[in-house]
Amino acid sequence: MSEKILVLGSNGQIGTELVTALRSAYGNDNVVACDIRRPDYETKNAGPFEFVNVLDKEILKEIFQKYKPSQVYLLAALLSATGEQNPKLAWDLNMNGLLNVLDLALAFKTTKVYWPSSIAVFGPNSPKERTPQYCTMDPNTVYGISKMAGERWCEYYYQKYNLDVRSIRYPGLISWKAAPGGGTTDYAIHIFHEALKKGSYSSFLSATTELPMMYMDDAIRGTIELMDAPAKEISIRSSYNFGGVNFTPEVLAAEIRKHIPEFKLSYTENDPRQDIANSWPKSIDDSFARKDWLWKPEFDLARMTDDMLKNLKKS
Ligand code: AKB
Repeated sequence: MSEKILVLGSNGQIGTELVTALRSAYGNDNVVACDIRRPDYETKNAGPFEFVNVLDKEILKEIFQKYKPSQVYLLAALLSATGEQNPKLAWDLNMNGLLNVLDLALAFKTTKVYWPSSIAVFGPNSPKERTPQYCTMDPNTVYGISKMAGERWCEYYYQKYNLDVRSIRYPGLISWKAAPGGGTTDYAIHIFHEALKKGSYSSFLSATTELPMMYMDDAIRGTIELMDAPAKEISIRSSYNFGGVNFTPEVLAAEIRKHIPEFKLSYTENDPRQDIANSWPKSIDDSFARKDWLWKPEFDLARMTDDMLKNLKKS
């Protein structure tokens, strides 16, 4: 059967690269990019685009009616830092956007739905090192709370209605094509831009704040591998732990100095994102993903840094 794929929230950091990857796998016309904002990236003329607000169920229904998608990726969300500035909007978008999509996927017999969760589902009482798939989860951001609740809804729709929903708990994603979306891990992207532009950067997270991160190439490949895996291999219907590379601002700066020896890193104190970072894991145990759908990251810190700097220099 030929696939028809909707990507909701296609203009964001993940969507920009996911649309390109899906279009090369399934053909440009079969991947419909949807966002509330006009696309401003290289693929804007490459395939269909629709203006869609995932909170507008009527418009969303018309899009499902028009395309009868076999797969839907729902990426529209408010992330951890912006979510704290507008908690009610973050809850509304992250929760009702998901429920709208799950209901329409059922109504229009969509075969598979993808919805991203995050390491933000963990909180101060979760184990920090190699955080397991199943453990205490007490998220203290509205983003984390909405992702945790969303995971439960995904599993619920799978168990009650047999909807094939798949999900990954993304760590901080590092990429150069599109700007990051207002998260706590965004320093790890800004640092590359500023290193090249100014030779210095002031990090809003402290020198020793270690967080789980991943290069976007790995994240896109892993996402598509999860969606391509046979349903019988998917043992987790909430969301999979997903590991890449873990580092602190000072370790990342040392790696950047191998390319830009004069690079200087300083720190901004009392940023509210520090408290969020302190409540998150330092590293992730992703053994379920490795076992179920053979997940294996390819980018370590050195390869990621090299690729980021090369591409940002060119762009
Ligand atoms: C954020 O920092 O909010 C995101 C995330 C880890 O989900 N990058």
